[in-house]
Amino acid sequence: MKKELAFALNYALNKGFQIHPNAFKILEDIDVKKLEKIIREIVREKSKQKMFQINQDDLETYLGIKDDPTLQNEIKVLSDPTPKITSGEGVKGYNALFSSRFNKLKRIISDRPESRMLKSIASVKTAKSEDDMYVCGLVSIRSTERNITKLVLEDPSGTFEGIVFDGELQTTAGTLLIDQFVMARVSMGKNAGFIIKDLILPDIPDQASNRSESEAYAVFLSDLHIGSKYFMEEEFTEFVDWISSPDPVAKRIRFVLIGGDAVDGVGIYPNQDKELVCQTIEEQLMKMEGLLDKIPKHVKIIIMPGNHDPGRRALPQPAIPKKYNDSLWERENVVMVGNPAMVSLNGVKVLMFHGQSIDDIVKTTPGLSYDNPVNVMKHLLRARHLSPIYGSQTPIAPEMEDLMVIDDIPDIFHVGHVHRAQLDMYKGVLLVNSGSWQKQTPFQASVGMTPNPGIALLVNLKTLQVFHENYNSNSNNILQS
Ligand code: D5M
Ligand code: ZN
Ligand code: FE
Repeated sequence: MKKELAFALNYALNKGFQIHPNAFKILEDIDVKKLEKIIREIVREKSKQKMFQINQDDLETYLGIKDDPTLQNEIKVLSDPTPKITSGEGVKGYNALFSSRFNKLKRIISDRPESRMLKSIASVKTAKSEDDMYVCGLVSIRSTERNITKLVLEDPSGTFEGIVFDGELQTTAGTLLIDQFVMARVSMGKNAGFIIKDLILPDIPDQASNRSESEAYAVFLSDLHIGSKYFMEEEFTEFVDWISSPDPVAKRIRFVLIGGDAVDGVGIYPNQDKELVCQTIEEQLMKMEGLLDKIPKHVKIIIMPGNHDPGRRALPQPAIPKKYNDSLWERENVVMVGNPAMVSLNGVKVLMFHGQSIDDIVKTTPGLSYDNPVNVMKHLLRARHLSPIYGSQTPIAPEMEDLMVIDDIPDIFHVGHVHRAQLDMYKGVLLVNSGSWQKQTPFQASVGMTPNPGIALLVNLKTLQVFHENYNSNSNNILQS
């Protein structure tokens, strides 16, 4: 026992007081410099009342950390792909998916004034107009040669090919993702080809975000990789213990969000078994349940799958199937959702997406990298789509409806996958990449990926102010924002 604590306890005992074991636990966590003053004041107060036991309630009242019953923990699942997954088959399925994508994004862009002048690709190709015209479509080809960028767009009426000459516009064109939706202002060139004069993305308008009435906090986590040798079990346990500690911030936590890669999975990459400490999904999920069990029951836990979790690999992913862990599903404070999902936390809308598409995007887009996932997140919001590129590393299922379109604009956009905790704002939307709780793996080291694991990000849902708790002793483990 620390000498300051022993001194404070002796002081109370000598005045004829008893200390309840729960109160003792709180005292152990208090800054030693404040201990003496706290005990003296409580002893004085309770002596007046002729009550000679110091209990948990006395300390919580004194420290202002009493559980606040006015803090709400209302969760609504606003959208979840799990019940909607109705994969089509083969070519027919993909046609339905792309036509849904086009129609949804055309509706989104129709809020813009230019869209009143939108024409179908077929009609623009036959028009003999000298004026500028507007077309829209999904990008099918983007190529640059000798300072000229060629773009090919497709809409249901046909294929449009245009050339970008302007330098600045070429930079914009260079960041377009294959299969992303875009609107273009075009005109007929001298020798019958089309010139692209402007490129307009669906984007989001500036937001006045929704706020929670009470100062409830949400914790943003992802990429725990439970079951992996590299899962930081000790640090994560310490963090979970902190959630139920008397710390005033911890006391206000009402939500914990897990944005995918909750477990490491089985058979996800070659020879994975050699890097696992739990060899089955069931074992991994059981371990997760044990760890999450320490979180107080008034805290709602939302669990979304990532590319390591069971269910299916292709996007959108259904919630982790119940058959792997019944009791996790049945817990009153646990909500299982698919990837992506939109949830409302006391009215604050959070779009959760694991972030698989980031891999394809950083590979093909100049200026974007794994080190700055928030920039990729801005790109996704501008495209109003979570995973545009089809046919690369990120598998996309042939759904009849494109559930990866960002229909509804969130207040907070929560992504993980790249194992780098980072924060930013974009047009009033708080961007959170929730990092990871897995140390750098040999694979990540071999490709030069430097994660910053062990940082928990917390958001005050009334103010959207962000806090962080760092459980990694590595001084390079900085949080960038
Ligand atoms: O992925 C964690 C990070 O590591 C994520 O940014 C992708 C990257 N990663 C993982 N596997 C690969 C392969 N095979 N190629 C390229 N990049 C990869 P996680 O989802 O946790 O495995
Ligand atoms: Zn991961
Ligand atoms: Fe991942």
